[in-house]
Amino acid sequence: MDRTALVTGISGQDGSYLAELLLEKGYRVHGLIRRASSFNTDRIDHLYQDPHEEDVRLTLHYGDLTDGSQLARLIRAINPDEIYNLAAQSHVAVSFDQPQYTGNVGALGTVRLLEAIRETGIDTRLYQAGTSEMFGASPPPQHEDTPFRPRSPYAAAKLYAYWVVDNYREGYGMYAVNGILFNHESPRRHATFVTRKVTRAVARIIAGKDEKVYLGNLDAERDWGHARDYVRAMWMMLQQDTPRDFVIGTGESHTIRELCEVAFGRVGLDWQSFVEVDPRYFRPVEVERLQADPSRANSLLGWKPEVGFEELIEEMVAADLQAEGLTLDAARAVVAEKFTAGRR
Ligand code: NDP
Ligand code: GDR
Repeated sequence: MDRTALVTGISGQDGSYLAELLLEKGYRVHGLIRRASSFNTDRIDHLYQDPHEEDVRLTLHYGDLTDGSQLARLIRAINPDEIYNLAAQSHVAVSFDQPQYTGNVGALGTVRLLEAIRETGIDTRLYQAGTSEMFGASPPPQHEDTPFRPRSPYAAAKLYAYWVVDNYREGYGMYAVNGILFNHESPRRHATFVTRKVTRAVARIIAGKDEKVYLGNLDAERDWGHARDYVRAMWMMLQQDTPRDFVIGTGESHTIRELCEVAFGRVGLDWQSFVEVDPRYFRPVEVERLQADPSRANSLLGWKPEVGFEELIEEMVAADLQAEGLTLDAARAVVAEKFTAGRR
């Protein structure tokens, strides 16, 4: 039997990988996209189907998590078996500049979606995109029972969403779960997040477009995995008999410094010559150390990441080099010619 899923945030990094996974599994996928004055569907263009084709598997709908009545109409019309709520203003630093909007989408948007499900009375399963940022100042390793100590408007909004999902599960018997996902990246990551900012800088420096990259706190530690592995965990969470929240991460953490070392090192460059600290990228309060304890997901879901930290960064460097028309060998040749000691 055909299964149907609705994905909010389908045009984002995770939405694109999740749409691929669900289509591969034979789902009909409906995605919510925002109307914008320019195209914002680059990450899913390869999946697009003309609505005039027969047996269309992917359908996009305009909508916004700030518009609750639209959500209810859509849910009634689609009657999805599964809903993945990935839409959010997802940038932590930006949430300090736009705290109300971040809360409107991340926190209230989630309760709008829950209310739409409740009012329409459909039988569905909801995945809510929770985050390791909710642990904030709690020391690692963080697991499902670690106290939440959020340190940004983004994290506070996600924590509100976490608790309403928990309330609706308990109060109304909904199948609704929180994934508490640690950082996950890919070549599709937006270039304002630190991994992609660094891997893109490597490629642009070699291509002669930039000379340096300016970063903020180099001491922060993150548990980075590959987005493709993490969307698999989202799907697995909705296939369980009992709805339950799960922490998803690799269990390994690295500093921003180490990230720079691996990314620049891949092409034979010493990162210290190209990275400068600019205090404008410091946050009013920072989450210093995140490292998952994913034991519950390992044992109950049987989930394990397939891609480790170095492989992830290498894939991202390769993709950014490719975007500049360079192979890894060509990049190393440029480094040998232009960036050898004494010639810079
Ligand atoms: P992205 O920022 O890449 O994608 C966010 C998506 O949300 C985009 O499709 C965006 O649309 C959409 N969106 C933003 N605001 C609205 C709105 N008001 N109404 C409808 N859609 C909106 O995030 P990721 O894919 O990286 O993350 C997916 C989710 O998982 C997010 O909720 C994020 O907070 C959470 N998360 C992410 C982690 C990570 O490391 N990537 C870790 C833990 C949680 P548009 O393309 O138009 O901007
Ligand atoms: P994060 O990711 O805040 O963890 O949120 P980000 O890549 O933005 O920052 C990670 C760490 O790197 C430090 N940092 C910088 N960050 C950015 N963006 N730009 C810089 O120049 C820079 N220099 C240092 C940050 O201070 C921070 O410590 C991501 C998002 O995807 C969230 O939506 C998600 O919930 C969490 O991951 C888990």
